[in-house]
Amino acid sequence: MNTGKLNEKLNKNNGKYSAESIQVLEGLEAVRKRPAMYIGDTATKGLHHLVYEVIDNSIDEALAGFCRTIDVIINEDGSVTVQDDGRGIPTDYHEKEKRSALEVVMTVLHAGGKFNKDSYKVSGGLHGVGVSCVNALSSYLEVVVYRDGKVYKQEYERGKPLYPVKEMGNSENTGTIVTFKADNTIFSTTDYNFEILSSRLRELAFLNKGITLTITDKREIEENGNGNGYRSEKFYSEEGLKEFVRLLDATREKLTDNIIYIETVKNEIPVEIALQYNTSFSENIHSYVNNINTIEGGTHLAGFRRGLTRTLKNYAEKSGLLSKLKFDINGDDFREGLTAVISVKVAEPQFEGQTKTKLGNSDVMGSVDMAVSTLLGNHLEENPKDARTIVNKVILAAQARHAARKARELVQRKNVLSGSGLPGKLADCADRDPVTTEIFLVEGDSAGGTAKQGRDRRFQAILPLRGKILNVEKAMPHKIFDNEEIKNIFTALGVSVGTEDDSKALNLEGLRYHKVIIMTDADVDGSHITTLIMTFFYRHMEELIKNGFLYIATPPLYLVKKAKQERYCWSEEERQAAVEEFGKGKDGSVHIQRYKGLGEMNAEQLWDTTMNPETRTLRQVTIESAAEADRIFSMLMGDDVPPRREFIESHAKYANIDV
Ligand code: 0RA
Repeated sequence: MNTGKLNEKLNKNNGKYSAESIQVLEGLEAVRKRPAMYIGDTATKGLHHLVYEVIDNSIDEALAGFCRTIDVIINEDGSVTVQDDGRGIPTDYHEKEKRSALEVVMTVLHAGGKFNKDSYKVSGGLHGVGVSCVNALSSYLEVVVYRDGKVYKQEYERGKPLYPVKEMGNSENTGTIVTFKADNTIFSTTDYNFEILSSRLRELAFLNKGITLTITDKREIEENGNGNGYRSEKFYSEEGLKEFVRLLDATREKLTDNIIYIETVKNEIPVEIALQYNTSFSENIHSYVNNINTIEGGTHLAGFRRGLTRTLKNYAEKSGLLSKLKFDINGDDFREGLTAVISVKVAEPQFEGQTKTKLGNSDVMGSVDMAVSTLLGNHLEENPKDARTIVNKVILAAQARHAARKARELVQRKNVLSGSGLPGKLADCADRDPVTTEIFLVEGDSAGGTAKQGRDRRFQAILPLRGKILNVEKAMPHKIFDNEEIKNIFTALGVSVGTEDDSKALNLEGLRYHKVIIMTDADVDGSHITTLIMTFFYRHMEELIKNGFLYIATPPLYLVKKAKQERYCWSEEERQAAVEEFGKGKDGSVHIQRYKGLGEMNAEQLWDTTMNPETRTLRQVTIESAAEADRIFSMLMGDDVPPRREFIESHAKYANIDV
């Protein structure tokens, strides 16, 4: 893009306000032309990113020590207001730009960061594109600034100022209020989801202790016990990551009473870590860079692992605890049953990887390693009882790993010995070429039966899975391979798990189908099971997802009927449209059938709506969506305690949104 040079020329040639507006258009027009380049996509995710972007600016202000409260309001008309009590965006006249600094921040790409040097701006990631991006993608935006005893205001349409910044009066307050309405000619949806926003605010509260974040939804009035009111939530964390870990492990049995907490600055990089061991067998590490969840990890995570392994190993060796161990310990053993949150702040983060959520800055590794070595080392010395408990758990993990390997080898040997080795429940297809064949993993024997009848047996195989497959999170590694359903999946797919120590190595060579399709009911339980199966694949067959082989089937939600007319509907909107259309005819009433489960369809209907490649819609599972499913699960599973149920329901939906 060379709009920058062009703009400079315009500025030199013409200092008048109107000319500046041209620059605005040119800078922000690029954002409107290719919005996905700036905010990822123009669907649900991108829409919510607009809000995150504005909040990020307020968080920066809070991290600089000037803001304590951030309020988010979803307004009645679907616009969003983000209000903070920071210093307020600067409003002084900008000599070079010949207009208010406020207007520059709001209308010039990346201007905000240049004004505010002491904040951790993100480059390359999805956030940090600047509030001007939000402006560009809003049909309307209004900013009100309280600063220097005065109130200032400016309004915009599609990023273009409607008038120069104006003074509105006096006030002793300071802060910024941004209200914007996402442009519905750019976004495919402009309907905000309360849960998505509130869980991000909850996360931000844990990541930035001491800040109060609230969210209020003015679109609906709800009964809230104290009479009618708006749906709202307030988040505040006194202890930050320590509380985050406490929440993550709320349903797990703790190994030690103390959560280990590390907060330090190493080589100018702020490092904050909380960790605790529980009696489960899985690793739950969540890492963040500048408040962004780094799903793919990176150098900070590598530094953490290295520091953790070395420090625990040193302690174990020094205290003679390893003498009874017959096997060697590997890195995984140190992380079994570990729940940890790592948060670093990096001035110029380099994000890499498929989803741009992998930190690349090499110096961060040393900083985190050093932080862990020093402070975890101290903690172990000061709490020998905890240290002993943790080391014993690590030894147990090493023993279990050896047991798991034996179990796995046994399963695979059996498969080789017993002829085809295919599970009895599998209804295989006739064709043998994996490129053209597909397998449906179907929830329940009854729906499995319907699918068998409805399928095209030449290229479609059906594997019914009974009930909820084993909760991977809770199972011991070798128990996973004892589980009938899981063994069936592995053998039906024809893949083997690597037998070397790296349990994650997966051999896709023998894969028998290049489409693996999860088919569950279109209800809450079904979505729960889909999330669970996605989690399983993410944890044990990541390669399969990376190759784009995992899909989710989308059965319809409704059948709208009138006389001989019939239409399947996949959403509320489609249903309404069909009812309206059919209703226009003369006589006869419109009948709406809600499909709660696959079992309510007959074989032909299931084929037409969900299995026929000509007419169905499959959603491809991406690593990102699988990681999100895993994240939600690891936050929630353990035991399915009732208060978490609601959370699962609202989030299970989100996990599937853009697969
Ligand atoms: C630029 C410079 C400064 C603050 C901000 C921007 C700022 C932006 C937003 C957006 C929402 N809330 C905000 N609060 C502050 C530094 C101001 C100074 O040095 O006084």
